[in-house]
Amino acid sequence: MPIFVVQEHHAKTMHWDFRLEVNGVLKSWAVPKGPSMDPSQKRLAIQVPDHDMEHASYEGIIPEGTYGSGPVLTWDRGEFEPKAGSDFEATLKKGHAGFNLKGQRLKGEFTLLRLKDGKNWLLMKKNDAYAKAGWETEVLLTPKRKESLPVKMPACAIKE
Ligand SMILES: [Mn+2]
Repeated sequence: MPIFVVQEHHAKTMHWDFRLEVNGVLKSWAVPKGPSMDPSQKRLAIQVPDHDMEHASYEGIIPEGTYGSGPVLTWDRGEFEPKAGSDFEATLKKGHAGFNLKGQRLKGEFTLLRLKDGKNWLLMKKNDAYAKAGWETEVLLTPKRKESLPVKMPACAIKE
């Protein structure tokens, strides 16, 4: 099964990077408020360039002077399952994709819906058995955790 990963990224503007493995690359979105398990929280997700698979396991502090400089840590990770019977890449191209996440924090059905401007999407939790009203997106970075992170370049270059 393909994987998904969510990376907490303390860049100039903090966000979470939401990434789905599709045909050997990581389709990626920057989510300013992070994903939510609360179906009433429709989270803006700005599509960014595809990343190499190696980036899924990157944790560290992107050096100053480099794009996205700041701490990156894994916020969640697991397998995901495209909605039954769907050609996932085709649904993404159409701008309306459903999938099931099997992570530690994110579980169950989600939808990514592209807005009319073509670049901005909404990441939404579906109302299923895993949905939790009032759920808050936890920030994992602590000063101690930050000290433990190595300063290093991301494993791979961004694919344009
Ligand atoms: Mn980022």
